[in-house]
Amino acid sequence: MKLAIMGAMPEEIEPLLEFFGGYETVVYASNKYYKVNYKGTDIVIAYSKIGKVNSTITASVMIQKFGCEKLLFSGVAGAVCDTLKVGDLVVATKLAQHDLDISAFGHPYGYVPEGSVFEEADKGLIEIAKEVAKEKGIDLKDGIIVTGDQFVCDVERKNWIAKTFEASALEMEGASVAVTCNALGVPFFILRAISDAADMDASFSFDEFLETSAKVSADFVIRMVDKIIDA
Ligand code: 4EZ
Repeated sequence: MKLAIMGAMPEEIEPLLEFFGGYETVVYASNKYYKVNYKGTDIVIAYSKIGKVNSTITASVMIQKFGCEKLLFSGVAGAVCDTLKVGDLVVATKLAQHDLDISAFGHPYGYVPEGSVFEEADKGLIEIAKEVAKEKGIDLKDGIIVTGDQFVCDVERKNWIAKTFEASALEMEGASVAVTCNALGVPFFILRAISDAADMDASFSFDEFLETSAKVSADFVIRMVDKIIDA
């Protein structure tokens, strides 16, 4: 079995490269892919660069070029519910694109014909995450994560998104990775640690907590990899 682990920014995968070490770098489609072997399992690690298009390319390359059969995403997100604070971990049950809008034609937000508003994450991987959390005494929340090509730092926009999609957190890559993986039949898992509250202080909070929150998420994903490999 070959695993993919991706983030969007260098900071989101650095703790992974440090942990797994000794990687081979492959440049493809204007991006770098880091190949490692961990306990006999091939793992491809990459950061996509920010946004839906970049993350779609990277997920697609990891699956179609490198042959990855499961994909784990690790990164940070803005909280849009009161129960999530900086440093908290949230796993996506399902994901939607909050900036996809053909509502002028009477369609729901996030919907396009022949698509669906929500893309479901793999239940088996979520189950593994819950076991890891239980064993290690980590507080892992789950919820709907929504994605758009915008850094949300506005309470009105944030509240509209939270209400429209019943979302817990938002970011800029999860739903596009979800669409890609579901289209290609590859089980995926999206984990995020909170870096900000998508409000007027979001950019400052993001800058302050990007590294620490990214590490919280990456450390959890490493434990999941152990569990996936040992299973
Ligand atoms: C995108 N990522 C942010 C990238 C910001 C600055 C150079 C996660 C994220 C996020 N996305 C954390 N907080 C967010 C927010 N409030 N809105 C959107 O995945 C790059």
